[in-house]
Amino acid sequence: MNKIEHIGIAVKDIQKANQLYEILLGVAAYKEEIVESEQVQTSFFKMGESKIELLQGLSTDDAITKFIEKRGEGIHHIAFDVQNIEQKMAALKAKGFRLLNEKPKPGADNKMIAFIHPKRTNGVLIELCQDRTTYEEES
Ligand code: CMX
Repeated sequence: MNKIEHIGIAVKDIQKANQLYEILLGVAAYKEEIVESEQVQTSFFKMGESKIELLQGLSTDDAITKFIEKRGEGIHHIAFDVQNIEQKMAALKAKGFRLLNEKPKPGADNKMIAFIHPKRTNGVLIELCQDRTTYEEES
């Protein structure tokens, strides 16, 4: 893993959360994006190398809505930047980690992403992500 790419926070009302995090972090969101395939609305904040993603569910059964129903608002995942997502997925699978998708899928902020089930990572949902541009160059 290269670094923590971002921390994802599940929120009920992303407009209100955007205002709050803008005050808290001292910067406005640099990007707001709907990820149709995940049925989530996202916004991204950047301070130096560190990024925070806010996520609100847009349906009744997307991952964020279900997470909030069960556990309330809060940290939803930690995302790690990786050099080659397919190689990393294969290596982690071989070591017994439970990957939630077979292939990388397009995520927010120009990334290809994959998830590891939280039950195998001490209760933390882990996201792997690779910049979509470098991913497409490689494949
Ligand atoms: N962090 C930690 N634990 C979590 C979790 C999370 N984000 N989401 C669910 N869990 C826990 C549940 O509380 C539950 O625990 P208990 O068994 O103790 O009650 C357990 O995991 C449920 O596991 P499950 O029944 O196998 O799965 P769910 O239907 O609850 O779905 C998960 C959970 C992680 C498999 C699913 O949300 C998923 O596939 N996530 C990946 C995709 C995703 O999160 N997309 C949204 C973000 C997209 C983006 O970043 O752009």
